[in-house]
Amino acid sequence: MDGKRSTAIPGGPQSLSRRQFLCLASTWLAGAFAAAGCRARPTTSGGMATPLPPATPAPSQVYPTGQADEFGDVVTPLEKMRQWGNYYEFTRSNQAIGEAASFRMRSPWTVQVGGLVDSPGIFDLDDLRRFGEEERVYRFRCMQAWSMVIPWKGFPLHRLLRAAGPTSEARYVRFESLYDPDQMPGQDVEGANYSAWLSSAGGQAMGRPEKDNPYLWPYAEALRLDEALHDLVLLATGAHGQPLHPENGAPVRLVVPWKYAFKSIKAVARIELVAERPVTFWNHAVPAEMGWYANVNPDVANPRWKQSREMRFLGLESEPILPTLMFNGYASQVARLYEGLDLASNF
Ligand SMILES: Nc1nc2c(c(=O)[nH]1)N[C@H]1C(S)=C(S)[C@@H](COP(=O)(O)O)O[C@H]1N2
Ligand SMILES: [Mo]
Repeated sequence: MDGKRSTAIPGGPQSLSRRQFLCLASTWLAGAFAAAGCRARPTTSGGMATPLPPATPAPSQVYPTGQADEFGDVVTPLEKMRQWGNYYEFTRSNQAIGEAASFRMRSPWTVQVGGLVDSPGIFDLDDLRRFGEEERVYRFRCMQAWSMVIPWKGFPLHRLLRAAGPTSEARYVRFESLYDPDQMPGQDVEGANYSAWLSSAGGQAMGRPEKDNPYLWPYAEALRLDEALHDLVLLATGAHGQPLHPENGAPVRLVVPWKYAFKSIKAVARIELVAERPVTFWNHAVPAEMGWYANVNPDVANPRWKQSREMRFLGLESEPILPTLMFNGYASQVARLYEGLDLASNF
């Protein structure tokens, strides 16, 4: 499996030597995460069979940076990342997320943090920068069975949550995107551009709005509080050494690398600590396809396709197909969050 997945990256004479280099470098740094990447890769079948070490990485955790993830999988070029994705406020087409490029960001952009916290607050981008800025290369896997490897820039969400101070009743964290129907045709359900927006994607789209389950704007997502406090979860403000581009969720988005990418909500405007499990955008609109947890799981198929493989976007003419890994390859860090939970029914 090890060889299969890393040599499946055709781009490159660079990939093997790069990987060896990274392994040497990371053995040197001796981070648990990095060291794991230099062992044989986890297999895709069998899921969480092996006993797992304690999961939350230490604050001093060494994450991969640069041109590859901890497995040696090389990063997706920025151009590809800007050309292909999902941004339903603007389009239902994967190929048209560039339409968000005209997005005029509210200035100053603020993220309102509130709900069940001791210290609610409104944070502008400078305030957020004070929580730190680091690069982390993560795999990013959409439920549509495509994936990228992205060098994000951001900070772990738990720093912000700890600063806000969740009260003892707080059980979930709810995230909300910007609501701006003047700029976002998908939100403007009575607007002149709505039918063009609706027909901007066919059957391979994330899912059609159903009569009984219309899209609920603004886009919202949520995590259990213990998930949200995991060190892997980022609030990202950049990628590839640049500020986030509008199409990828500028100015600030969530990144939850072990979950399907629809959990990684773009253009975050509000973060709220709550007691009850929040309704989330895709789980509400298409519950048969998009579960509330949305953990990447090769063993749980989507009604329309298997989830055991993925197309890895590297910007090549022929993109490689790779086996999908349990928890997107982050099982050793996150599986303990789900002990005792039936992952097939709680998809
Ligand atoms: N606000 C908002 N966030 C969103 C989405 C969206 O449509 N609106 N799409 C989600 C989905 S389905 C995916 S696959 C990723 C895509 O991120 P990317 O376009 O930067 O690759 O964003 C997620 N976050
Ligand atoms: Mo997605």
